[in-house]
Amino acid sequence: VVPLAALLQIGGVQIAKDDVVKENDPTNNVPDSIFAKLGMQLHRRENHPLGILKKTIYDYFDVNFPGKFEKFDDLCPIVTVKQNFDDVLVPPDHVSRSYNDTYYVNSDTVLRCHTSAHQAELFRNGHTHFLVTGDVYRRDSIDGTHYPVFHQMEGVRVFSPEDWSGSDMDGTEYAAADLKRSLEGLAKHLFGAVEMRWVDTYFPFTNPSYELEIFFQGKWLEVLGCGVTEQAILHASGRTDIVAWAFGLGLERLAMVLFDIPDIRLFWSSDERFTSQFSEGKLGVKFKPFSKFPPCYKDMSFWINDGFTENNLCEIVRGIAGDLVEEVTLIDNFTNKKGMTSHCYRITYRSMERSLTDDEINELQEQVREAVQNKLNVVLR
Ligand code: FA5
Ligand code: MG
Repeated sequence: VVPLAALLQIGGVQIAKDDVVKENDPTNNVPDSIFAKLGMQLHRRENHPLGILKKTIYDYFDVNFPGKFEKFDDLCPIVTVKQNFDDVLVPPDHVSRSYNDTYYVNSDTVLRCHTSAHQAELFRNGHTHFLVTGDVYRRDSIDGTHYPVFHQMEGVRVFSPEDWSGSDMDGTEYAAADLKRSLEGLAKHLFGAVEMRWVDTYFPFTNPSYELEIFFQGKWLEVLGCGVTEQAILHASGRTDIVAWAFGLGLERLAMVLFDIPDIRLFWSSDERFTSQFSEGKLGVKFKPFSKFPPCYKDMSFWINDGFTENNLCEIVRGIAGDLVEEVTLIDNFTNKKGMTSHCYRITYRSMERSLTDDEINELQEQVREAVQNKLNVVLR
């Protein structure tokens, strides 16, 4: 009998964990806690903030470009390394390809780390206006705005020479201007007035590339990346003479701002006090925290070794404490005369749903210390 969580249904296809992961395969770094998230598809729930946000963005494109944008929200998150990286020109030595940053099911298959993994195939199949929404997976640090599984929406629009020939711009300039206009329009549709700014950036798949930031909780929060698609991607997909823009936005980040959701873990809550607040399935609701429970801090110091990474530490902590861990922060870092480096991390434990007892936290922290020592080969101080 296959355990329930190991069987998932995506796009009408049933996938058993055993079909994709071999027992003790060293080329697989997907823990059970992450595998269990596959197929949950929070973005397809009508009464979930992510589902509501997806629909609100759909509305914007439907009103402004009637009948133009095709929507995909059920593409399988298990993709090839080629789809996730090669097809969008991510260089062979780029950090995002490392086992430290990406979940590999095996050496040629990953849990997509962005919805851009579907671009090339959709270009190849002739699509010209599309939105792709899906769950994406990344090994990452732990705090209130980062989670190893989150949701993105990719938007792509293709232009042909007749679109820009009447303007005084070339295809790239024309697409870049249209992109910024369209996304500013989207931000206005979602937020009304909000402080935002464009930041120049780099992506392997776009040039020029930009990030849009929104002012949230006193800080600038990056909500999306975008740019004009590299010609090489279009050419490899058999499309010539065209120009395209693309964006990839983080649904949680936008939803946190829109609904006043203070912590990214809440999206996964099945607590009725969370879920019931979105039962109308509409925008305009502000989340009312049921209560803010007290945090509990535990510090842990150890001598690191060469292979130590913060992502590996975070995965161990998350594997033991699950959503009871709110943040993992490096608070001290020094190297002694012998060249040994010590790190001190502060782990913040807090439940979104209840008060935690001292015994419970001490027990978790003890397990964390043991696992960190055994699995990361560090020396606790
Ligand atoms: C990308 O993933 C690009 N594929 C976006 C893109 C698409 C650029 C098309 C150009 C053209 P980035 O890694 O910056 O870019 O992620 C995009 C957004 O996802 C971020 O702006 C942020 O809103 C969100 N995001 C990134 N990491 C996390 C995380 N750990 N938790 C929650 N949201 C995240
Ligand atoms: Mg980014």
